[in-house]
Amino acid sequence: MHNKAERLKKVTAVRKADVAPGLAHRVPPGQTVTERFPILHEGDVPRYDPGSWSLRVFGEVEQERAFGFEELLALPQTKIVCDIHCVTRWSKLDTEWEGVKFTDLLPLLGAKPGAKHVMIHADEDYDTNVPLEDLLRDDVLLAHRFDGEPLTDKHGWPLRLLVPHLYFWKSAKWIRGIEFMKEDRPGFWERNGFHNYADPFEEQRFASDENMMPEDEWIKKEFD
Ligand SMILES: Nc1nc2c(c(=O)[nH]1)N[C@H]1C(S)=C(S)[C@@H](COP(=O)(O)O)O[C@H]1N2
Ligand SMILES: [Mo]
Repeated sequence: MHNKAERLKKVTAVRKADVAPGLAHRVPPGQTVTERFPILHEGDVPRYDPGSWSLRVFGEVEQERAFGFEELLALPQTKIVCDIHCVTRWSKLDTEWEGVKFTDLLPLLGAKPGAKHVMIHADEDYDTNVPLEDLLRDDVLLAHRFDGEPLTDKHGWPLRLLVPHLYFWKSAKWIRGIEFMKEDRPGFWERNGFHNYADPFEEQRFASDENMMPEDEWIKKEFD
């Protein structure tokens, strides 16, 4: 008995076929479940002075504006538990986040009626596009806490987007800007061969079916 518990604790990644039957429907095709938290990004981890960090809102809005971190903390805060799915084939179930729900922020942003798409701008030189409609879901957050603690630098402190129903590259870390757009425009990975929408349950990994994702590339990366 104890041995089995110990063994299970050591397991860091299980294939969908080995996931408990009650959970299997939550694991998209081609994914492996991990209990650890991989760290993936392009470039260096940015460091901020929270006093001077700001989130700029621009594009199809009545008036451009910027939010300081304290202003965001003064808004209603929401906790969610969700599953996350990275295109490099890891999924992590029941992750706990806290932050400002996008729909709680939206009324303050003055988006024009013609705004249908959003470009999320992030450091360092990262951006990703999401249809506005997708940001209106109940579990889309601008998150600043994970698992009951402030986000760590490597996971996006002070603020990251969280869009659980799309591959995790849409959940930009270190966000600095929200740009409303009339027309869609591809972001960083979307310009580089990845799918424009990125639904993990449809395996929308790539813009073209000719691309391939190696099975276990993510295991070689850094973890918490
Ligand atoms: N600013 C920024 N955000 C980013 C990325 C990045 O390179 N830069 N990578 C994305 C990708 S591909 C993934 S899988 C997740 C990883 O988040 P994590 O390191 O917290 O697991 O961040 C996403 N957000
Ligand atoms: Mo990713």
